[in-house]
Amino acid sequence: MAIREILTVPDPVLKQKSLPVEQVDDELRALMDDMLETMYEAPGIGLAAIQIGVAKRVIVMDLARQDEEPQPRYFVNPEILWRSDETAPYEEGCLSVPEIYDEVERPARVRLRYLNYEGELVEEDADGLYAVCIQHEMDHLEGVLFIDHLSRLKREQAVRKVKKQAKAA
Ligand code: K2U
Ligand code: ZN
Repeated sequence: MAIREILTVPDPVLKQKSLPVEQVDDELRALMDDMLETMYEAPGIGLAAIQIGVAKRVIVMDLARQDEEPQPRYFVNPEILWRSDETAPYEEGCLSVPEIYDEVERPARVRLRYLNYEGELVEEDADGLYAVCIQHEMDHLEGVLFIDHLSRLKREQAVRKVKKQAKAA
């Protein structure tokens, strides 16, 4: 396993649309292992492959609290089959937009279909933080960042702040 570099704005790779995976094989599982190790080290609770520069429709996640056993989740070619009309706000952040947090309104519940770590088809409902995180990560697969849901002024302020942080580092 390896810890990979997480790309940050304004890297244009983050705006790429990720491509479907042909086959869940050992090579893809090695990528998912690296993604999970990278996510834990960041630390974060979700990560999309494009954030480490790989334009494949792959997401990893672990919503377990610090006092709980890790509960890694793997999503290959995830699709949202249904979204609730009801929406809910959440103060989001992003490992690719460091130290920027702002409220985003998203559907409160979604129905998902995806392939798991073994390549098996899974359909399940998500609500709460699970619904927020999977929609945030699936935005990444379309080249969309959470700041793209904010006003133009807030988005430009966020990118300027991240650029300034990178220069000072
Ligand atoms: O995509 C990412 O950078 C991973 C995010 C996932 C996430 C964003 C917004 C809301 C929930 C999850 C990172 O884990 S950001 C760190 C974080 C951790 C807990 C709650 C919110 C943000
Ligand atoms: Zn993100």
